[in-house]
Amino acid sequence: MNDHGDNDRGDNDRGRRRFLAGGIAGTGALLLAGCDKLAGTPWFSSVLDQAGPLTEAAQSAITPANALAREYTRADIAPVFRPNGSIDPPDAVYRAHVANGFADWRLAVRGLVERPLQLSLAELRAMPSRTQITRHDCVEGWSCIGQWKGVPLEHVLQQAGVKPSARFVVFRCMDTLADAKYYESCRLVDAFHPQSILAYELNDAPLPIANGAPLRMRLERKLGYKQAKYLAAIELVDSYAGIDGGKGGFWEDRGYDWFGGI
Ligand SMILES: Nc1nc2c(c(=O)[nH]1)N[C@H]1C(S)=C(S)[C@@H](COP(=O)(O)O)O[C@H]1N2
Ligand SMILES: [Mo]
Repeated sequence: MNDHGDNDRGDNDRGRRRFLAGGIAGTGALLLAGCDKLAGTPWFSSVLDQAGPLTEAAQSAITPANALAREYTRADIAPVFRPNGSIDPPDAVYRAHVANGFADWRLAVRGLVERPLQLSLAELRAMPSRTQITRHDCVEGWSCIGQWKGVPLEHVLQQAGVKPSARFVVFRCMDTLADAKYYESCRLVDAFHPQSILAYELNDAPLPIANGAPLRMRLERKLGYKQAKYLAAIELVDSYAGIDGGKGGFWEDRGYDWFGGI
């Protein structure tokens, strides 16, 4: 089975397996009630078998950039939202935040902005919110439906004032996989998408640690690995070439497609 969804399947598959063999996996075999195994379904075949994730050109040929991902009903919500990747980061800074209930945690908004921000959880919760029930699709071959509540990223970006030279938003995370901090990035048009939210609630409860507490990104037109958990900062940049491996994300630096459209 293809477990990464990229054009360059063989190499990436081997890279992924080598990487996972290095000892950071562990939840891959877990399947919880309500999360569907997608192998064999039309979605899995179309997204993962042939061309990999939708490219920017392919996605924009099908729908405009601001088209909404499908939203579901409460009856569709999985009893447990399957966690994946980091699920309980041992990083010292993160442990300290857990120990005091994220009271000192702040989301930094920095880089190419007019007004850098440091936002507490209380400040984020006081901002306008959006609630959406959507399906998360992981390239490892499973999906899960959950209800997310959070602040539209657009609102935070408007508060900070995006400079004209900014082209991408980089999401900096607090967890380390193998030897590197997790990070992700997206285009401004994806950041301003109405369903792009900084989520602090899952299924009417505070975001669990396993799913990225205290704050994680939801980019509903993108694959699972684009949904950055354990957020520390949002950075506006004109290029991500100088960050870590230069490919725009932790998994992208290890061969995954950057656009990651669904
Ligand atoms: N910081 C961070 N974000 C992450 C990951 C991770 O390991 N660390 N894993 C990614 C992957 S591959 C998936 S499928 C989803 C899993 O989200 P969940 O744990 O809520 O299911 O988070 C994504 N975001
Ligand atoms: Mo994933």
